[in-house]
Amino acid sequence: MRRIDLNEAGRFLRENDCFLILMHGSPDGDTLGCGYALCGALQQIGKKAKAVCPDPIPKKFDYVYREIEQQEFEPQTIVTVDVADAKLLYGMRELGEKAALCIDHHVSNTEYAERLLLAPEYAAACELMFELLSSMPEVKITSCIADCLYTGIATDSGCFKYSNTSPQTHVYAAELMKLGADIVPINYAMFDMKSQGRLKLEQTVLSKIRYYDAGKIAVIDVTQELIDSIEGIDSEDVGALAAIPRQIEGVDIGICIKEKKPGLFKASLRSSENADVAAIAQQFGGGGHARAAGCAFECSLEEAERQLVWACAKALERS
Ligand SMILES: [Mn+2]
Repeated sequence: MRRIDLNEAGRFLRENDCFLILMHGSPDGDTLGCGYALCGALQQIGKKAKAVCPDPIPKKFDYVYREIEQQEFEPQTIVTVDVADAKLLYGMRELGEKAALCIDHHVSNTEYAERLLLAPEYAAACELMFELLSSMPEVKITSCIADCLYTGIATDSGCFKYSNTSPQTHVYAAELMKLGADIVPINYAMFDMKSQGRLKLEQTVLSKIRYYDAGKIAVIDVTQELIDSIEGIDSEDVGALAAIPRQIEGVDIGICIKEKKPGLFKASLRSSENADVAAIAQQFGGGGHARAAGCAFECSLEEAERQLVWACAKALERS
């Protein structure tokens, strides 16, 4: 692995052809925005390029590839975008390990690619991709490429709300607006729009919310039976449930317990600064970050909930 700068990355793109761009599994706006912005830019300068992802691309992202031309060719140059570790490519892991270039912003990048363009202080890989494409005078940032890059920046910064958001994040978003990024429909699709299935899921799950410890702990659960009974929901819809209990005023620890299969449950914990949920999850063999962590239970739902709530109440008592 060799760390390279923008100049060298630009030269690399110019000097090579037949690009296979790999985006990580369970794709998000950043990997998709980065991948399709790069693919569009390479095609624009006369290169053969295609972007692929090991998972289907959720429908709400369909505008990111609207200008991409389907090209048939034998790939020669593998580039990964927003992929911290080749294993995040799932079934395409072996291709990822042959990557000639990785463009990423994760501190945890495992340096699996031959060349690495890394900006660990950036909120989104799309910030770095914007710099790279802007550094190539032959590339014109079209409104479609601007949409792609804005999507990655907006989603990875939580719509400019997460602590990774820097002045640069806002400046790049503003420049992308000037280049034609259509922020209203993008922000609606990314942050406000919910499918009817997702709303049904939230409605059912929230109707059974439990509060403990004078409202400082809130618990929801989701069973496999419920997930199977609602049409048109995906794993992202289920994953998004975890954030809801902590949004309630007064709740310090929000817990979402999800049934993986009969007798096996996964709990997601979210907390305010009054509790370290990584430490709580560790007590049950899990882990994570201080504000977001997870652990698994092999018992009944009631037993998992009882043990977790007890551990959370004890942690809050100490804080
Ligand atoms: Mn990212």
